Amino acid sequence: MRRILVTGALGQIGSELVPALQQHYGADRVVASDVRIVPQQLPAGGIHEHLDCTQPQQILEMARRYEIGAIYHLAALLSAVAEEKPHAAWNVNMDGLYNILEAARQHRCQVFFPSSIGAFGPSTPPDHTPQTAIQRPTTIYGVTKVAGELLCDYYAGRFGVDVRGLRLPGLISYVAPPGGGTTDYAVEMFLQALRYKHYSCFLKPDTRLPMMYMPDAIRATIELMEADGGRLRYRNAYNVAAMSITPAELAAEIRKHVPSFALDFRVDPVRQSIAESWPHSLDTSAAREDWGFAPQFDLASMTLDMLTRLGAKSSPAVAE
Ligand code: NAD
Ligand code: AKB
Repeated sequence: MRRILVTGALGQIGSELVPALQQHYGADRVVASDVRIVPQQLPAGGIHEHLDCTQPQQILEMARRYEIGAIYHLAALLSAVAEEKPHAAWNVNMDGLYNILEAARQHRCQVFFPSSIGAFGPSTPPDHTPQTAIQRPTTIYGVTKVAGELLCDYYAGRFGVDVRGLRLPGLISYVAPPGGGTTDYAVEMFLQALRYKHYSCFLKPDTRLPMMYMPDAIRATIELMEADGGRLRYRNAYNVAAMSITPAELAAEIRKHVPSFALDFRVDPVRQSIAESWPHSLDTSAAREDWGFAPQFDLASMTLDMLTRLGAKSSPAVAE
């Protein structure tokens, strides 16, 4: 009954993964850590620690003190921020992962590594991208994700570390804001549609990318980590996604519920070129076959749930 360590726990995924792990395994078994200070408004209960994943001694001390048996390593700089700060991105994304894998090797921990559609590049077949495809990304974020997948495979093969990963698409969620990625437009569009009935999108209207709703990502993460290891053909990392959408299609779906919502475009060339180097859609058959990946939300059901949850958050009247 060793404990679970989550790094980068205050981010978009961690804000929902930590409560899900607490519910699944018990609040006293989850150590939520981040380099940021825990905000005061966070619900009481659970274990929160300061941890910088670029500092190996901090990770080893945490692994010893809490008898850690599994690490969900979420700490990273996302694609747009990484492109602004490539050196910091290498330091956090690569050195941080290496430090986590070393701690896992020494303490015999299981590891979860979130890779990304960013691990693919412009030479990858963009439609229904196969599980095994050419990976020559042109962003520093993508370079760290491909190298991360390979490093995880190396630690699994060479040292027997049970490390598993997902190639996540853009994640849409309402609990915590996204941390500076290219797919953030989708969450921003929901927030601004409800607040101002208007959004200026930083990607072109027809930019097609794979996406998934956060509850499906959280379920997939826990399912993969609990799956029979003998059935996993790929480990690092499985393609997962639930929809393939453009800003124009998302806006049209939102407009079904917010008819006056207006969309215009102020294209950011950096994020547009990142998006254009990524797949449009993923082949997720390996995840479905090996460990039963089965997302529940499509564009319509995700949009309805997002608007309901965000509406309830911003206006108590809607929640009643
Ligand atoms: P996020 O940016 O919202 O959160 C990352 C967290 O890491 C932040 O709370 C930040 O404070 C923390 N962090 C940064 N540097 C750190 C350090 N040195 N030590 C410890 N913590 C540090 O990111 P997210 O969206 O929650 O993503 C989590 C992981 O999932 C990342 O590896 C990301 O690449 C991957 N991923 C996310 C998405 C997505 O759409 N959200 C898609 C694909 C992959
Ligand atoms: C980003 O846009 O950087 C992330 C991702 C898809 O990895 N959301």
